[in-house]
Amino acid sequence: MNQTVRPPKQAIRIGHSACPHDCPSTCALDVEILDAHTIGRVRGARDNDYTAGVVCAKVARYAEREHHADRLMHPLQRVGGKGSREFRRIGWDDALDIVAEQLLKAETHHGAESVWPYYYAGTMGLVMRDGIHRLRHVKKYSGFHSTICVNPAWSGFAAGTGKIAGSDPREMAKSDLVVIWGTNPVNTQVNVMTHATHARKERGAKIAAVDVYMNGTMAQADLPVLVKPGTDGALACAVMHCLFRDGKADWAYLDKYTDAPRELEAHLKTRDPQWASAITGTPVETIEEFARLIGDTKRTYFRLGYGFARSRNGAANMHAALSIAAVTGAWQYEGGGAFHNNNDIFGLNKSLIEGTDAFDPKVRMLDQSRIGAILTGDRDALRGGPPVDALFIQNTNPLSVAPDQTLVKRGFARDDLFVCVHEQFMTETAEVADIVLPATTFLEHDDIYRGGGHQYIMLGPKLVEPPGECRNNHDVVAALAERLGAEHEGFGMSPRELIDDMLRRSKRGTLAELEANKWIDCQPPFEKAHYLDGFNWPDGKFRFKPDWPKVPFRSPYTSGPVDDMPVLPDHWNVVETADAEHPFRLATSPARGFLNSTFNETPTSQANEKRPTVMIHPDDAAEQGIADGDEVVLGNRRGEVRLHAKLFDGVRRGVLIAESIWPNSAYVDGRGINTLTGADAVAPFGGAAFHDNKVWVRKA
Ligand SMILES: Nc1nc2c(c(=O)[nH]1)N[C@H]1C(S)=C(S)[C@@H](COP(=O)(O)OP(=O)(O)OC[C@H]3O[C@@H](n4cnc5c(=O)[nH]c(N)nc54)[C@H](O)[C@@H]3O)O[C@H]1N2
Ligand SMILES: Nc1nc2c(c(=O)[nH]1)N[C@H]1C(S)=C(S)[C@@H](COP(=O)(O)OP(=O)(O)OC[C@H]3O[C@@H](n4cnc5c(=O)[nH]c(N)nc54)[C@H](O)[C@@H]3O)O[C@H]1N2
Ligand code: SF4
Ligand SMILES: [Mo]
Repeated sequence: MNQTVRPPKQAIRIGHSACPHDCPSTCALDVEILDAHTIGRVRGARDNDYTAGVVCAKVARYAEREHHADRLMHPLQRVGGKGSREFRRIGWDDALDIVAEQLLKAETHHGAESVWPYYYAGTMGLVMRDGIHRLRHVKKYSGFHSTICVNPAWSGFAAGTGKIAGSDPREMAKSDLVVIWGTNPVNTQVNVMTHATHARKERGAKIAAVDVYMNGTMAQADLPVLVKPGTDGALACAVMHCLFRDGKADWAYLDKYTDAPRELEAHLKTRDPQWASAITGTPVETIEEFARLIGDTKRTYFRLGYGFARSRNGAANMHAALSIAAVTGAWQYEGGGAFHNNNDIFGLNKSLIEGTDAFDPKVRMLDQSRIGAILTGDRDALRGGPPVDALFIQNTNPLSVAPDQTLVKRGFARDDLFVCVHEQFMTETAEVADIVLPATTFLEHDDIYRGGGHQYIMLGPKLVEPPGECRNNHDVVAALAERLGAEHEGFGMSPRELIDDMLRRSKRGTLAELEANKWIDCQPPFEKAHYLDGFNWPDGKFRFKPDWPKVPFRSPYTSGPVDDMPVLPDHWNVVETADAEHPFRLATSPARGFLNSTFNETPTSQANEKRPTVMIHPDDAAEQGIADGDEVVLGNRRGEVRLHAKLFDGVRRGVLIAESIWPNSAYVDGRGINTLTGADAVAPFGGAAFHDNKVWVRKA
């Protein structure tokens, strides 16, 4: 840490920004600026009514990350063998020349599609994250089918409503029952708890939560509903069964706003709490209590998360849980309805940022989550096209975060693969690169952000100078474009010009206006947000019977067993069911102190999280002869992982939880948790079933 001594309090300037990380909260930030190079504390903006003055602990101490001694400062070239971690410092011009030369070489050998620009959401800034598309469109490099995060969840939600939007997230504070389903906001999006606990304090609202372990959110809930991983469809069906059975279904609403309510009612006759209990492991009484609470509370707000959709049946589970709000008609009331993400409300035109005019639909799209299969030459994964011989990577750390890690590592070890990683830290992906380029943080460049879990567009201007020779993503993409002969208006524009252009094209004002106002509230009116003018289908009716392959979602193709998806909400048994050889089900739920693999370099997060562990029920542990703190091995056909056991009775028998994502190097033998997760595509539009793994466990 090179943080300087604090000047007296009154001298501290506050800069306004937005959290750039891949978190639905997208908090409005007030950043202490100590001098042109140094920040102090980071606080949640009080004058933003969603952030409401609260941020998570890891971002409050962002100075630890911003001023970390391990920040990359200069371009590096690998000098030792692949993975030797031996690099030498080189100049920017030399580095960019080498990258351009290697990308051109790949293009000459196997065509432009053998270059794969690979990115993700290390920054959610629209300029710095999405500008890489402009380069790939103009050069006709392989496309990026982004699947690792949202696909099952978003397609499940859109299957019912027809789009990704819902009740105003601030309405949670006006709810009488907040159902927090398959998200752990205490760890992953802290502001949900702000609004939910506000409702409890101010109006005596109840909080129910559905999860696979007694995490921080479940501990705060009035009614925690503990299920086995991948069984939420069964729980949702039983809840709806009870609602129909007990006369709690709103038939006036169902007749007006839904497609097949009578078929649904008949179909659910056999899906009673006894049936669900056998699948979910949840006691019948808990299911009945949950259904009663929902049936008796008009203003029920379903806050549906990502976690419960990270299973092979995840999209169907999301749709089933969402369907409950249509059965009770909760959508009609302020403080009621459902919400997952606001993606479809912003209507932003990113044409210059992304270079959409140069998009060619004939260019193949490669599945992000299948990077292991792609780099190791799987013909299906390559979609019949040429091998990938060059990767240009920004904002992501696939060696840690991608599923089927053994294959990913094997792919990156290829001697004939060129890899450039543009990063803030020497991540495990950067370690196996040929060229490593140092990147700015959000505090060191201009960008614009939009909420996932709320409805604001926010500005994040440059607040401090970049350290060393760090450059931002846009500048690096533009400098490469020049060397690659790629021409587009967007390369010559500054981030500020791109932001202004996007706002004007989108009829969202101008950069100057955004600077003056700090954020833009894009909340649609009540009628629209609650779909009282109809759901987003030609007949305006919520779909209990989705047409799965045709769900509106930006996907170039369908994936997985789409044709087997349930016609009506159901328990779809395509998960990795435990068997004699693999008696346990493992979920890799996010740890509080990390954000994916970000922050696992900061000392406080490391100290708080201690070491990679797996939570196991004490009775299961006893049966396996495992004591608290023992080193254990988890395994399945994809590989083995060594970590330490933590005995915990807040999971169902047969369920294991390994909070993630630790660096692979933190594990006893360097194999990270994603050694165990699969990259087989999830229906209907791909994705990774990170919480859906059958494994065995034994004492090491
Ligand atoms: N601290 C922290 N914050 C994060 C992240 C992080 O890694 N760490 N990641 C960020 C990113 S990229 C995203 S997309 C969001 C995701 O945030 P969330 O929507 O919260 O989704 P997940 O974090 O995947 O999982 C949430 C919860 O789902 C539970 N879960 C797993 N399987 C099941 C299941 O089958 N049924 C039910 N009911 N629950 C299940 C997990 O145990 C976990 O507690 O969080 C963001 N915020
Ligand atoms: N086992 C398991 N695996 C998971 C998950 C899980 O729940 N369990 N969650 C999955 C999910 S939801 C997601 S979204 C993925 C996320 O996976 P990733 O998108 O890879 O997220 P991070 O690991 O946080 O890596 C982001 C990287 O971007 C870098 N970065 C940040 N800002 C910038 C910038 O401005 N420029 C450049 N060049 N680099 C920048 C950061 O330093 C960081 O190393 O992981 C997935 N993997
Ligand atoms: S809660 Fe999420 S958006 Fe808010 S500061 Fe933390 S990581 Fe950023
Ligand atoms: Mo994510």
